[in-house]
Formats: sequence, structure tokens, C-alpha cells
Amino acid sequence: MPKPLNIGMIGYGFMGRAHSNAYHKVNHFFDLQLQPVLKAVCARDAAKARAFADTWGYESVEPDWRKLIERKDIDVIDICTPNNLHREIALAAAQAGKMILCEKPLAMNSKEGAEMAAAVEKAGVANMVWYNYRRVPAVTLAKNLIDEGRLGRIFHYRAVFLQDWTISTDLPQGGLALWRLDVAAAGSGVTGDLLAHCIDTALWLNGGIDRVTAMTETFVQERKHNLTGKVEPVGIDDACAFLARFKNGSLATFESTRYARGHKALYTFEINGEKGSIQWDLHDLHRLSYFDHRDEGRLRGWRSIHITDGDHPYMSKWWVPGLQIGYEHSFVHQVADFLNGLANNQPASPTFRDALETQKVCDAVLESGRTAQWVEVG
Ligand code: SOE
Repeated sequence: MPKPLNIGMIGYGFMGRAHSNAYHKVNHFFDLQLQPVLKAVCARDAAKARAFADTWGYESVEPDWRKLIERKDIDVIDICTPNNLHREIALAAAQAGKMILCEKPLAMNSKEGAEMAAAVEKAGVANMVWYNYRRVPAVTLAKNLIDEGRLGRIFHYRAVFLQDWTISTDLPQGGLALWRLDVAAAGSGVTGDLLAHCIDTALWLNGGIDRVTAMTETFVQERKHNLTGKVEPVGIDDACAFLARFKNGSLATFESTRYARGHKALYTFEINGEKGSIQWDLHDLHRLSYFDHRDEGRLRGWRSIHITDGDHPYMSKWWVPGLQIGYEHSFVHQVADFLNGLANNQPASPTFRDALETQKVCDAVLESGRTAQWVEVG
């Protein structure tokens, strides 16, 4: 019988649902020594928190996150709040000796992130950041192929994350679903929200980034603020494109925007090496495109690998070969890896320390956007 691991979740938005779903499913599919128990959900709006608790099966509701952290029956604090609360909650949770799972990006900036990483290390508590795309089986397979040296020397990395949901000038900023547009709550716009995913995957697949040069734009400069009722300046980057040089000598381009009409969540990356290339597309997340230059000339070409076989990462835990899985499973995999990590005393990545590297790149990108100069990372 797996031992219970009591979860206290703070926040109940989109990510609260994605994580709760993962906690529910994980032991049905993975053979684990620990089992998440949904002990408490915490949010200021008691009625909404109660409704969330009823839907997802949380045993209790706790309106004050400090009280939740103090509770003896909570083992793990799962931070699903807007970014400006991550630091304070994580520092308090670490001090109370709780394990911490934190939504991405780790923090508002790398100064905060460094404090958080130091705090969990000092407290010796397990920690992880929810950069879920690493656990899409096709992306994990890309990592395995690269680590096996199949691409050889890497020349290029390019990633985009495109959306179109903020084009309307009538869309307000701030408050519940729209805190991502409020710089005081989010810290930045597409850089911290979307490019952070691209950067996390890139650092994982291709190693560290030395320097960047970026351009950012805020297309809609003023929006009504939901919390003040007034029209206020918009402080986030609506779009950002940057060039990067990796430590391994490869060159990169990254682009993200919420103004790419027609695109809802198009995350793609491509990596080109001496011996081969890999492409991945979130809209076709169960496929990995792979080109191997060592193939016989007449037959050489891009393969589209359907990532549904028992040989593929995580897939032996799901259905029979040929039947695919989706977005929500990446969160299930992340919980499974975290629980296995606890059982085997091997921290699951990305830890706060790993995620701090992404935060440093985001800081450098934003600084370069402001100064129009190349900026060294960290
Ligand atoms: C923004 O729309 C968002 O929900 C991000 O916050 C998520 O991290 C990303 O995975 C999808 O888009």
C-alpha cells in the first residue's frame, strides 16, 4: 500500500485543476510508494474554494495560506497563485519544513528565485517547479535522443510560443483570470509566462545560455484595471523575440506573442545538429519529427514518430500502442517523477535551483529588451 502524502494547494485556477487532476490519476497508472491525498485547498474567496474542494475532492478549505502552512497534517504545499505570491509562500513553507511544488515561472525575477532556491536548500525540503512540457513523452524522447548523441554537434535551436487572446483593447488587466496582464502580479508578460516554458525546455535539451539580445513590445499600452476600476498603463511585454548564444556554441531564436491572430497555444521547437534534427509541435504533441542524416540516401527524410508505443517514455503506463495521450498527462508524469524522486531520494527536476536558470535568462531578455544591448545571463 502506498503511504499518503498530504497536499495543501494554494490557488484554484487553471493550474489548480491541472494539478488536482494529476494527483487523482497518478496512482491509477503508476506503481508508486506514495499516494497524494487532497487534504486542503486554500483561497481567499471561501465560496469558490468550497466549490473547488467539492469538485476535486479536497477534504477541507483553508482561507489563510499561513494557517495552511502551519497545519501538521500537510506535507506538500502546491503554489498555484499569481507569480507575485510565490516567493513569500515558498519562504514560509520552507521554513515550516514543507515540501514545495511551485507553478512556473519560479518567481517575479531571479533575485527572488535565488532566495527561494537558497531557502529550500537550507531547509532541506523537496521542491520542484511545474515546467510540465518536459514530461510530454515526445519531448522526453527528444531529450533521450539528444543525450544519446544522435544529433551530434548542435548548430541551431529555435522555439516559438504563439497565442492571440489579448488582442482586444477592451480586455481589462488584473484580477482573477487576468492577473497575467498585470505586471504587479505577473512580473512580466510573455517572457515569464510563455518564453519561460521555451527556455526551460531549451536549457534541458541543449544546455546553458551565455547571452541574449531581445526586442519586446507592448501593443496595448493602457487597459482598465479590474482591481482599481481605472484605466492604467500596461507594464507587461505583449510580445518578445530574442536571439541567444548557447554555451555549446549553437545559435538560437525564440519568439513569443499574444498577438499572433489564429494561434491559441502554438509551442514549437526545432533543434538542428550535424547528424540530425528534431522538431516538436504542441498541437501535435504525441508526434516527434526526427531527421537522421545517417539514413541511406534514397530513403532519407523526416520521420514523424507516433509516440504511443510502450518503448516511448511514460507510454507503457497508459493505453495500448497506437492510442495517444494529451496535455494533462504531462502533469501526471511530473507528479509520478516527483513521488519516485522522494522514494528514491533523487530530486525530480526542475528543482528551484534548475528553474532559477530559466529565471536568469528571462531577466537578461527583459533587460536586453529595455536596453537594446546584448546581455550576459546571470
Ligand atoms: C497562458 O495562456 C498559459 O495558460 C500559460 O500560463 C501556461 O503556462 C501555458 O502552458 C499555456 O498558456
